[in-house]
Amino acid sequence: MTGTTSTEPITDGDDAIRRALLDAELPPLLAALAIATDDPALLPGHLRPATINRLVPQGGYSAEQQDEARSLAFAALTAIRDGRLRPRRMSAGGDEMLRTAGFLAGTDAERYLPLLMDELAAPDDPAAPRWQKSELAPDRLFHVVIVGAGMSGLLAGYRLGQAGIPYTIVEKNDDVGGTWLENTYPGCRVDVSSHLYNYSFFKHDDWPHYFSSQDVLLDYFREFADRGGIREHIRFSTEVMAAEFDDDTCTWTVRVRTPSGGTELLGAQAVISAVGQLNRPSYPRIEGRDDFTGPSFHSARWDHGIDLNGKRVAVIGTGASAFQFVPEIARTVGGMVVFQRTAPWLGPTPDYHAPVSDGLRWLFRHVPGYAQWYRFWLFSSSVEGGLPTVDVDPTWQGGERSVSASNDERRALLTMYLEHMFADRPDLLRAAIPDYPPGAKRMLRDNGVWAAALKQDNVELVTDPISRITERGIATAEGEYEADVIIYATGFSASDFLLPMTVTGRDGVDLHKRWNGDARAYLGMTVPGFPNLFLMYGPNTNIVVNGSIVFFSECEAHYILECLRSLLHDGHRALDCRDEAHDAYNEMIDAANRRRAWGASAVNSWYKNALGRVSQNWPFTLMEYWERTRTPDLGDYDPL
Ligand code: N01
Repeated sequence: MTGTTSTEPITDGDDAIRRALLDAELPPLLAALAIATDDPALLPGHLRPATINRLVPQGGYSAEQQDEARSLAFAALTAIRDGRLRPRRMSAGGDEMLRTAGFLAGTDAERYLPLLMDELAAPDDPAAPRWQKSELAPDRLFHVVIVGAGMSGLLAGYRLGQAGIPYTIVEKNDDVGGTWLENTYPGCRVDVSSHLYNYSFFKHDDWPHYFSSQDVLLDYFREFADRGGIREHIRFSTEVMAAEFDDDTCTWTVRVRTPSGGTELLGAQAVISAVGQLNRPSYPRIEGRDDFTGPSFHSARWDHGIDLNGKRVAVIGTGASAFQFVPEIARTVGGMVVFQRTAPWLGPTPDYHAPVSDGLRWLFRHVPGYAQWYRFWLFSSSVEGGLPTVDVDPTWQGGERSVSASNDERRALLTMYLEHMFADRPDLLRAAIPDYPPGAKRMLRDNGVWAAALKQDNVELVTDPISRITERGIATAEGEYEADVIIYATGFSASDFLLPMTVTGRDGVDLHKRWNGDARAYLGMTVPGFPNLFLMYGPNTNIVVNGSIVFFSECEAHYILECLRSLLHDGHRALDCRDEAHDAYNEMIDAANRRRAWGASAVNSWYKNALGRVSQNWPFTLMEYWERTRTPDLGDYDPL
């Protein structure tokens, strides 16, 4: 199962090919053509990209280098079209692939190559389990319950299916998709490149936009559930209330509320929680919230039944969600007041709403392997992403402005962008410049629509603190802002992992009591005293400036499957994470998070829990998570 389109024969004229090449991302195109035509001359040393930083176009090629790259590509494409060259189908592996990957990712990227080669294997699936339960433990009863049919839960189900392990996914909604099902607010889309935000082994090369919209992603996950044979394993409109471990039998009993409101118990040898971090809307604790007499709703529970046309709308919050829907509804509402507590940093992204250019789509359709090399190119730049710019320099005296010289440089560039955007509105500019270091909160992708919306005559940005919600609207110390509708764009209870489920482990210990508001896990996945309970997108697995969260889920699914393989192979009933492994790991994570902008800054963010500890974020590179999740170290676990 790949979902990938095969390439089409080239029948276009020279001009059409030249036009397409104007839209090409050149370094990965040369890589794809060099492999397809078996011609290393397409990768001359002087066209080795100077950088993989995506902020630098075309890997840093000069105008002359770009011309040369286009000429080389044109010659190869016309040779293929005219039958002088027969393109080879790409297959992952081999020295040639490694050399080509090294050409793109750089010679010092050797450590990354095994990971990158996995990425390049797409649409092949090197991470698929190469074993079957029927070979390891044919007669053993082993059933897994997965909680949630979003991106991670579907993946876990698919992997279990590949290994022949029976599973049931329990999903509280009536469809798959998780966050992409629940968030339907106008303008909802992903902020990671479309060509990265998908499973490495199941992808569509032909994404309509550089950043996919919610409906496209929901369709993608629906298609995956159907084509992956996962849907028939899902119990929809069914909610997990509790899970309890039995010390004697080493099994879990999962209590669910059925669609009819009844209770049912499901037995499981292992439980995988795939409920995500961003699925429980957080409503602000503001006095008078119940007093408001008009309609109100949270952005993640958008009430499409309420017609906002011509209405006075109050929006609380200026995070990623508000940032996307405010420009959409600003055009049609009668008036809008946006209440901002903390200004977001804006990352300039001109193509944020843009359709993928015709030329690039043409190249994906006609150049064998180009889609894979393009993804590889995006992926290599995201392994570290912006991590170096959020690294705290302990000698740097930046206060709340910046955490290092390079962070300060970033700050200066981002401030220049804001100055440009709000040049004609000094009042808005003052409010728009954040007073915390870049990277301490999620940066929002911007192509100018935010500033344009705030500048509209019918829109007002209020930075005075909200004092209370009234019957008629929202009050600050300066006065009352009347509204017909209030929209809470106030984010999610991200650090309340696994709530409201009750999870009881060994010796009757309650998971939430153990955590006491400070959720921790080993590798984000396992918790001592809760054998065979695995968390996906658990504590400290969120990424801020590098990569796509789908990558993390793939690593987690791989690790969990490897744990199950060892259980089935070794004949143990369960694996219980050892305290020492868990504690040492968490100390390391905490120390590293303190050295990142989001841990060093005092700014408020959903990355921190109520105790102020960063409980959400992974502080290292993608490579480090990939390495740590290849093969479980069984010394980290007590077998039961
Ligand atoms: O939530 P948020 P979100 N009074 O927590 C404000 C992902 N996501 O739904 O910053 C006044 O970021 C709060 O203020 P402050 C993405 O990972 C991705 O927007 O805490 N204001 C903030 O402005 C993202 O980071 C996409 O001071 C109050 C806002 O509400 C994550 O989800 C799209 C308040 C909450 O912002 C969460 O984003 C959407 C109060 N009492 C979401 N309480 C994309 O892919 C809260 N606020 C693009």
